[in-house]
Amino acid sequence: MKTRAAVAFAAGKPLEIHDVDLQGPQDGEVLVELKATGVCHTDSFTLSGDDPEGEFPVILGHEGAGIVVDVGKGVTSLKKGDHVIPLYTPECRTCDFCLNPKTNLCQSIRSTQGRGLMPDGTSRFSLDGKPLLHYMGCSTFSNFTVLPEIALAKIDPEAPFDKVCYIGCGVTTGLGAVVFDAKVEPGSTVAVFGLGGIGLNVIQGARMVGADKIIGIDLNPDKVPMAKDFGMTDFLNPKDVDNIVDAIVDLTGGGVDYSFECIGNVHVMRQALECCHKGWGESYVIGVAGAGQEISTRPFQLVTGRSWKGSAFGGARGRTDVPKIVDWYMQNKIDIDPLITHTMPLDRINDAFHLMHEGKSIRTVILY
Ligand code: NAD
Ligand code: AHE
Ligand code: ZN
Repeated sequence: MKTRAAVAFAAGKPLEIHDVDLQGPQDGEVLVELKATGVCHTDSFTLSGDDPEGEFPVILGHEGAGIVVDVGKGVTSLKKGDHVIPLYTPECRTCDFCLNPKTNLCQSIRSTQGRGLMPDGTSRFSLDGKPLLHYMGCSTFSNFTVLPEIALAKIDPEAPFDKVCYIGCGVTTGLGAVVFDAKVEPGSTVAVFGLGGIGLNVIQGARMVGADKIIGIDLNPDKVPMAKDFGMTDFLNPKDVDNIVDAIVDLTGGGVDYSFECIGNVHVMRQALECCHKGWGESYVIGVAGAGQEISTRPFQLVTGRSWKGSAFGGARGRTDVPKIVDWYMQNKIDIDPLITHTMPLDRINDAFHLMHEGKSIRTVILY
């Protein structure tokens, strides 16, 4: 079949809209009609050429929601008409990783996914007879896409696609880092570096679990009103203080219990670690840093009881936890709507990237 898609032909080049060919679902695969997709900073990161796994030509996008239109042989958990969210972190429930309660990083299809291919080592997308790569196993910048059954979460059919698509990455990543990975306790102090699509969901998660002090840090003061609405109690702009680590330590009487880096800047990652409280503070890296970049600190920071950790997809097990997070939204336990600052059709997708780079959007959602 044909599907309208935004194709990234090369790093740093705008996406181009094409009617591309899409092969039907093979064994264990599912054809999905996307109804909406968010644009995450990670799409921009890969398009920039900084992603060591980034290869072209590719159909980007990993934050979608849609409807099952066809299933391949052997698919048992999904049927035509089911509403689904694609999962860039699948959940096979049988690999060593899925069986270990300490991680959500299902590895059953990770190697082919990282090369832009389906589990059988081929692509379902092509243009003029030449294959186009999948992205993060999802490729939601296409009206129709094919995914393995284990990479789809079945969700409440009443949930609005144009809002819950954001649970496919940003909402789950931010909330989950607090709830599933850090397990922040009520009364904690929390620092959130970067008040974008991820950081605001960390703030929302910290408020949800009853954190006392939630300190937001961003270079862009325009992010402050939304962050306050979502639970930020204090704001610091690194441009306004001599030393951001000292400012946080002073504000908290010794450092925070938890910090989250939601930018992808290795210098900020160091600040996020060093503003943690001696003896027990934990810092979580969420931001994705470019090829070749490394983090550093004095080992004494760790010797004296701070921990440096990371969080992918918020520690969520997609098929189990994503439907629950959709239910939290439907029950008004979490808020999503104000974070979706812009919506537009696929043919304006390059504008979504511009809005993000100019700091004017939190999330732009593409509507099919
Ligand atoms: P975003 O562009 O919406 O937000 C980034 C924010 O950081 C902006 O508000 C910007 O003003 C601020 N910022 C930039 N440089 C700063 C600095 N030096 N100091 C303070 N603030 C600064 O991006 P996003 O969609 O929220 O994504 C954030 C990061 O998280 C990206 O690196 C993205 O790739 C990553 N990410 C990781 C996961 C994961 O599973 N680990 C999931 C999704 C996104
Ligand atoms: N491909 C990059 C790393 C990209 C990365 O860290 N991705 C995050 C999700 S970002 C979503 O917006 C992640 O979950 N990674 C775990 C995984 O297995 O990819 C690189 O550095 O090679
Ligand atoms: Zn993302």
